[in-house]
Amino acid sequence: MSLPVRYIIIVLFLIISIHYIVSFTHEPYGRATSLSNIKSKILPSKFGTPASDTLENFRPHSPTADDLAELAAGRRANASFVILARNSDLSGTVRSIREIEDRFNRRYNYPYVLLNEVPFTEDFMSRISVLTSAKVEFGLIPKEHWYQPDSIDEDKARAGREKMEHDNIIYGGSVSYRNMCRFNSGFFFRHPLMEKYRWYWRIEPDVHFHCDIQYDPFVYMEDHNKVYSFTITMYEYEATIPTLWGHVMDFARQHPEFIAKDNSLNFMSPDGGNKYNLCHFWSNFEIADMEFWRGPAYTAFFNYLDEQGGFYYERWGDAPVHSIAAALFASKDQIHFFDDIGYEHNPYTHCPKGKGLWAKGKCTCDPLKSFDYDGYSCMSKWDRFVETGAGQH
Ligand SMILES: Nc1nc2c(ncn2[C@@H]2O[C@H](COP(=O)(O)OP(=O)(O)O)[C@@H](O)[C@H]2O)c(=O)[nH]1
Ligand SMILES: [Mg+2]
Repeated sequence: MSLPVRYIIIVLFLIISIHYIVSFTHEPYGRATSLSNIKSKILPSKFGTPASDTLENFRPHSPTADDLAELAAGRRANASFVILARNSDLSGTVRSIREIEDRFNRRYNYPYVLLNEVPFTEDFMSRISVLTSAKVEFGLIPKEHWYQPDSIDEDKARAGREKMEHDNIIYGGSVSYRNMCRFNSGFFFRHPLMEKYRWYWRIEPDVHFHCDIQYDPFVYMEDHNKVYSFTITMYEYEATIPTLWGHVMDFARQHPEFIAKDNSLNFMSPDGGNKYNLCHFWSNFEIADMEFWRGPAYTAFFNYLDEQGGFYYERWGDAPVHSIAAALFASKDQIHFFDDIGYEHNPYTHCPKGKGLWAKGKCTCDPLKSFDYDGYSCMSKWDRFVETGAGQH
């Protein structure tokens, strides 16, 4: 054996001996360098590996002492996130939750409710549950809250869908989109998992939260007597709601007792209600009070609209339905524009510009590309309405 080889063998022998001596005398070192530990670090530890793994094993670390101190210091609202999603929306839902956790909820730990008209898969539930230390509940939507009711004349509904498809109206031919819009209009706040909460924050798959949110928007809403909030307001496609406004005005005439004194009708109409200017709040972002939706005015309003069948004969969206209700049954100072929440839902972004909000929020959006004063946005109408109270064309 040559001299260098002999030296290498002696050095290796020494290293191995020291490793064994330290392993026996220092337990943490022994655990960290054990073969099974090294193997578990190298091999992927996804579901389907050890049979005994539970969701708990995949949860991230609990909140830090700082996070807990912050939580203990502040008051919390009786609130939850709500996400309606299909199993196929998994990746986008993961991304949305990751962002709201990082920008807000890792400090506040509000629970999540995810809803679907078919059961969520094990894979869906496990990949969502690892993202947060907050409570996550997965709910099945009752059939009668989702599917087209028997009272709808299917021939008439089909004719409406075919016409819209022919006219290239987005989602014009889709029944499931209509189910979704009706569910979001009248049912999500009645789901058994949502009943225990008063406030909700609606989140969709694949949205972005661009800025740190350094206070609790739920508590803000509660403390300032708000019922509904938005980040983006825009025009609705008229072809999806040709008869909606007429029905709204019929309802308003039949129920003057529900119309708020200082309402926002003028934000949506230039002439006291004859004409609808199509402005609405974009409901894929909403922080709102479910007591408002559960109350007598909205309950009667939704039931009235539902009886007209326009969720299926036309393609009424939950955005105009919620917005019009907030405008009529709440007073204007109960509707809040969250300027400081940087929010994106393809293709539009609200990015805070003024008052140092963009820097304070460490925002990732481009303030020069904020949708607020885009030609398709209703923000300037909202500003003018808030300032002057005047009707808006
Ligand atoms: N469970 C379920 N969720 C749906 C269905 N259709 C839409 N959604 C959800 O409803 C929300 C709005 O749907 P989306 O496709 O984003 O519509 P858009 O934002 O108007 O283009 C999202 O949270 C979707 O995940 C459906 O058929 N089933
Ligand atoms: Mg969407």
